[in-house]
Amino acid sequence: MKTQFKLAAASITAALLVMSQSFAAPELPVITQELVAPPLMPPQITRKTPAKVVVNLTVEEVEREIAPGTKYTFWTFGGTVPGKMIRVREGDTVELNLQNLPDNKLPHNIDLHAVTGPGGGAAQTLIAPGNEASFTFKALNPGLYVYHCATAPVGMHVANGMYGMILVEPKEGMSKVDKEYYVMQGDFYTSGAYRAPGLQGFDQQKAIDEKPTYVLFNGADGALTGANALTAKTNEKIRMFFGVGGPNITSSFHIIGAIFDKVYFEGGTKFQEQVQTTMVPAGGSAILEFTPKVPGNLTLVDHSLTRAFNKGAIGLLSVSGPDNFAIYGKGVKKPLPGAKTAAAPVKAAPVVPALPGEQVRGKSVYDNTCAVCHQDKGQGVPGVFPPLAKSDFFKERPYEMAHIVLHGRTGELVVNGEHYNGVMPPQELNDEDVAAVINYVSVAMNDGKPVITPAQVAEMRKAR
Ligand code: HEC
Ligand SMILES: [Cu+2]
Repeated sequence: MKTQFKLAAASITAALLVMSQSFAAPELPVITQELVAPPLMPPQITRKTPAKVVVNLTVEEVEREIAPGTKYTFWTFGGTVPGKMIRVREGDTVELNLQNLPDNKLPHNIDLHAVTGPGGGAAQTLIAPGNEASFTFKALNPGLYVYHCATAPVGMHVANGMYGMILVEPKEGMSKVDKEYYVMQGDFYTSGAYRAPGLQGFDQQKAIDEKPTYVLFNGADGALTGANALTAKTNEKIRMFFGVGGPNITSSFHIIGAIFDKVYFEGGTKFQEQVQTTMVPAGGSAILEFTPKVPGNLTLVDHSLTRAFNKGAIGLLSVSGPDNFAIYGKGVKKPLPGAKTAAAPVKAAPVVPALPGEQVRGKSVYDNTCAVCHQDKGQGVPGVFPPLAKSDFFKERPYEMAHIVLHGRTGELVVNGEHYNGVMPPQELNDEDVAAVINYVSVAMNDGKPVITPAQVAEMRKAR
């Protein structure tokens, strides 16, 4: 008898359970996701219970500058590269509404790495322009996850900027910090060379060969430099959500002048401490925490350095606050006994100054290529490297100076009455860069006008 009763009771309980699951599921509060443009983040989550988070994401095909004076047609989530950050809590139910705007030309969809299930939502969200797709999933796993378009050819959709991230905060929440930033690296394949002006097409062969023209933070050369630099104060705790959209290139992510206190490597829940450089794969992420202690510019780079200095993978975090010479000393420089006296000490120049168009490019070429010898302000080193600033030699025939940059120069030469006899090696620069740097030296250093066009440089190159 007793066992029979027990069995009956058990089956009633089971039936009740089934009922409560199918009929009486607790109603989740509905929250609409706030979407903000990178490098900003939606606010930290303070909820202690699950919610249904509604994300209204648009797909927008937009023409915009990839570099000063260079345009590209980006395909985006929410109008930005990377796409807008989604921020939910472990256990939340996410309703994703994807709109493919009517003016777009192609079908698109979304595959979120935070989804448990084949395709990550790709099939449910594949739509032609002028349609909306809705798809619901449960965010089971905490972590920082990449999302991207998964419409064929997938590599091309990703290469055009179709990626972003979704942060699934752990149930117990994340520690408080002073500032949060969102940065993603991506590789771009344009038909023209790096910084070639005008509207550039997508180069499929470069993409297949994995030879990017640009490697960029947040979708543009200069997205995080000059007036767009990230900012912080000394002793503020910074959390950076860093991801790589790809499609192809792994990042050796490093911030010059900072050591990461913590790196939640691979965007997961475990962290490593005291890290200089963290490797982030294409379609992967990391959460970085650090505290700048002294003022100045910290430089974000892919430490595969030609990407940083020749393909754009560079950004700045401008730190303000009082000096602390006990942590970061000033240093002393003096000539060796018997050495030719050098001019003013070499100072690092800002990476991208607030100058218009070709001058920006010219300064950038100058800083990266010419300043090592001719010094940061073109003052030269007496008897060794002739000055470019206020150079009578330059001013006499500024146009012809492009020839020196293209082919190099050796032999005796007099600048402002001082004799030089050194070797200037030919510089490996494209026509646009040669024109830009000559015009920069002319305008910024010799009170002159722009004197040469890329086409004229091309002629000069051929004439030889
Ligand atoms: C490796 C060192 C080095 C680099 C890099 C270099 N130069 Fe020079 N440059 C020299 C030397 C040395 C001379 C003098 C050559 C001689 O004595 O014939 C010179 C001469 C010149 C002159 C003519 C003299 C004058 O002062 O007006 C110009 C113009 C010039 N360089 C421009 C540039 C530009 C622009 C760049 C960058 C694109 C550049 N150089 C990069 C070493 C360098
Ligand atoms: Cu797409």
